[in-house]
Amino acid sequence: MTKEQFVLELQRIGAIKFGSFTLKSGLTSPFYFDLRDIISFPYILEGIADLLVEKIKDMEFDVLTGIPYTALPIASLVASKMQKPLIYMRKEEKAYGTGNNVIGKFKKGAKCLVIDDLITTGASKIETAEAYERKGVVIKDFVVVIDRSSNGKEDLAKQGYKLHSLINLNEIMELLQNRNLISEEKVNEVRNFTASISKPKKVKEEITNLLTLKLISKIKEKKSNLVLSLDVTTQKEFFEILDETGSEIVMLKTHVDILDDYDENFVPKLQEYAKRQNFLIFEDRKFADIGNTVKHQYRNGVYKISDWAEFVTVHMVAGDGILKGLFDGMENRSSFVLARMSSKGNLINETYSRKCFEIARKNPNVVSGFIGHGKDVEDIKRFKAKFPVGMLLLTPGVKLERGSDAMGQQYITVEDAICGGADCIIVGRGIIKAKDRKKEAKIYRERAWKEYQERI
Ligand code: 5BU
Repeated sequence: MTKEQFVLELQRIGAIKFGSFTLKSGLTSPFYFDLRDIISFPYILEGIADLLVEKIKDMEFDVLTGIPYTALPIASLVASKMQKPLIYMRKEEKAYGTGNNVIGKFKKGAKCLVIDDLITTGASKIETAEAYERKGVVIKDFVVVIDRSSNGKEDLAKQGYKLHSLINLNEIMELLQNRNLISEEKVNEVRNFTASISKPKKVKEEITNLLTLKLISKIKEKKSNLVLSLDVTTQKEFFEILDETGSEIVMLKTHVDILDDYDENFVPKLQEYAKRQNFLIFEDRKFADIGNTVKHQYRNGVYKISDWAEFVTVHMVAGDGILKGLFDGMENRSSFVLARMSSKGNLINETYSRKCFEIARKNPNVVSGFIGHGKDVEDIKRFKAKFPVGMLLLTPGVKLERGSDAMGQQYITVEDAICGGADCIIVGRGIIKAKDRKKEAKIYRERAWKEYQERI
């Protein structure tokens, strides 16, 4: 198969599409390549494999891999044709908290050539390479079927990787245009799109969510990134701890339903403290039901959370209807979405986190950011890099030292969290179980603030 035949076949089976498509990055693209279905057309799969073999036959490598799912059957066929061993990494296990398992046999230090179907920005290639490198596999080269990126080759080169491709976007457009398979107008649209993303504009961080702005300004005013998680079961202890720590915190996080002696005096007293000690109120209710149910859970019942909590936490598992249920008709209320949890073995994966970002991006006036955690600074940085513009990261599972508890909670340090990108740390037992809670709260605030100053 020639490159020209290959492009025509892709066009024929609908693997090249023109229209309006939302990319992972949130950008709207006038074209889309989807090579997933080529496995149903053996002669196309075979043709691509032959073209790839031709491309890589003189390259030096010990093992081959394809990035699941689309590139895995392609790489498998190429490996078979070249009689090279194949390895791959389970896609699901790329999620935080589980560790990456490489399937197949390889020796530590093996040179691996990575095959993928497409390159758009290069970011996911770098993540893949890093994951393999952590397992002792050496990655230097990537081969993609289609290079649809603007600067992918350069971006990968900056990180020390070489990109090879069978064909790029311009060649595809030219080929289709020569055959009159695409209009002049479409060609221009595609050109304008690629030109616009190749010169990344500095996106102005325009935050419209008033509560996000309020939290940011209070962080600066109190020089505090500390959110205290006051998980105690009596009002006496609750307000005693608040007396000692309120001046150090920017926001107080409650689990109101764990109080044994909740009564109608609790909320007015809490509000009086919030005013006097100048902190915001955040009920970690973790709403997770359909819109109509959460609407009542938020407004009604014993606690009437919407009356007093400026922020609440939300699980997006039920879809964006939850935001309508919670916030339609509400003013001055916002949420943090659980995009990653700190507990060991939690079921959240990268795809889920990404979907949370997508929904949040569409609802900036009621989502202020995300609750998120990570195994180390780099992991949190990668996570934060995917946030919609202007959204904040609050990180729980924080103590002065790394560690864990007996029920799966995992702790990273104050510095790990803030250096990775947390705007606030959420600390519970690190402070409330301390001998001198006042002193401990001050240490947490100061350490977080120092790291935050260095980061920004
Ligand atoms: P700790 O005592 O610092 O472990 O308390 C952490 C608090 O943050 C506690 O109230 C949890 O319910 C909350 N939390 C968390 O620990 N991890 C998460 O992923 C989320 C919330 Br979401």
